[in-house]
Amino acid sequence: MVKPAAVDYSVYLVTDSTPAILGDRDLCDVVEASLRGGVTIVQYRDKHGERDTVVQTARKLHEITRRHGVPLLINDRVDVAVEVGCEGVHIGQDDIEYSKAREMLGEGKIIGVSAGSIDEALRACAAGADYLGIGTVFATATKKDTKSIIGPQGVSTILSALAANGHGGIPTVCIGGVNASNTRQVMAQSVSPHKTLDGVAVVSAIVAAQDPAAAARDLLGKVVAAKVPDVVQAVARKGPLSHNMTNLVVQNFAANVALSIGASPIMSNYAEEAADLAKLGGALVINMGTVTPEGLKNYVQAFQAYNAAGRPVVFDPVGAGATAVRRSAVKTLLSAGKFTVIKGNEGELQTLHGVSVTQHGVDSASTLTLPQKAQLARSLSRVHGAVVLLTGAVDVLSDGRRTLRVDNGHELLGMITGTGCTLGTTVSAAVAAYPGDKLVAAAAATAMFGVAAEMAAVRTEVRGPGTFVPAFLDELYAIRKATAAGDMRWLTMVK
Ligand code: 3NM
Ligand code: MG
Repeated sequence: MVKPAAVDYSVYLVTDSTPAILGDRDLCDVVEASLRGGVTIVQYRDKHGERDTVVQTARKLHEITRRHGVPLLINDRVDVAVEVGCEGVHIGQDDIEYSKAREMLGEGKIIGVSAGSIDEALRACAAGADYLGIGTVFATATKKDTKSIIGPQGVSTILSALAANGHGGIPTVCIGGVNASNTRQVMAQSVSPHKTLDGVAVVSAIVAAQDPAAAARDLLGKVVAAKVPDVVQAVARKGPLSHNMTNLVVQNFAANVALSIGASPIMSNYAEEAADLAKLGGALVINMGTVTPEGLKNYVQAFQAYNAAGRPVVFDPVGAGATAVRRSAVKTLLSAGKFTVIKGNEGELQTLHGVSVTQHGVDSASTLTLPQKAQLARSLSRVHGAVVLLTGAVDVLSDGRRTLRVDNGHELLGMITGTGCTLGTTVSAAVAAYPGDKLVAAAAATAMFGVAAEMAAVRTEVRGPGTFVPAFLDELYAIRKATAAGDMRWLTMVK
């Protein structure tokens, strides 16, 4: 059976064309803006519009969503989806039968189903639904005929039942009265022990927003923040190998960071080992902090071994623009294979992107505005097909389509050596353990790292860089332990 390629349900926009919500704006403009902000899937919902007009609008929307690489579903009107050739439909409990919709659409298209109770959810799964829209979470003025308000607790109960009945793998979003101010709460409170929501579906939070792009960006940030514990737990549970080909300065510190988060470090710069190590389910970090001709050959060989094994590789182009040797090493590496994550400061990433910058040593300095950083990360990501993590006072991440910022961290991180490098180690463990969404994995690693620094900095025994290092390791460890015990208080610090 042909199933749709991996779909990202993080920020699911459901449209509404009524004047009360859309106002006098053009729906296509609103959808386009929301996609720029990071909406990951769109459902065109117009239950009563004239068929010809609906088909025409659906075609326009499909042109827009395709340009953004995002699926378009049609609410209820399966014939419209068939005519337009979009990626699928969403059907409610009072709409067309699932089997009839599948017959009309064929395999390979997405069919989502609304569920407001355990019974509805289990029946939809048994029928073959590709995802569930669970709700109504909160009372909403958008939909007049909502049946029951189930709250985050009701969502949690349904998720538990899905997991208990062998449907733990089905993607789920919740819907109804969800907006930026309650998304983190809804995501956190909906969690059942064995299943979490994949995202939130919203109408008015985006369609009625003054700035739909900003609203989508805000929601995406909140959904990703809510997924940080999943990543922390995945690393702790799987204990992935983090193979570091790193510089002499940070080997010990990087290994200790890896151990603190529950990963399994190996520091090996000898590439002959890489093919065997790549089979162990971990990830490779190539950190060219102390690059040599011999070292570079080893990097390339190990890089290609990990590529061949289909395992992630994190690139840390330390001091990329500082010397001719490093600029050349960067070129060699970028053309030798495919990186999963490229992590660097502004100067390093500008160098990778062909901007000529003068770097004084390997330390960071910043001149770009936040939108310029976002542009650099997005553009570099598209060129290399990698998640890009641009580090700085605010960290910016992009997978070419979604762009996020992480505001965690502390200035003491900049006063000890190797924190950038060990962030690379942390990210490698995260992408190895949480392969389904590498942007979320990298963002979560970055956030956890920054929160640990903030928690360490305020400890009474920490008086400066020297006492900060052990406290930082302790806090990374404390976050892992607290998360495993279900104590998520640290999560409120994720910004
Ligand atoms: N379906 P808003 S609630 C389209 O419960 C829809 O199945 C619902 O709008 C359900 O995000 C809803 O503006 C409307 O609250 C959600
Ligand atoms: Mg519905």
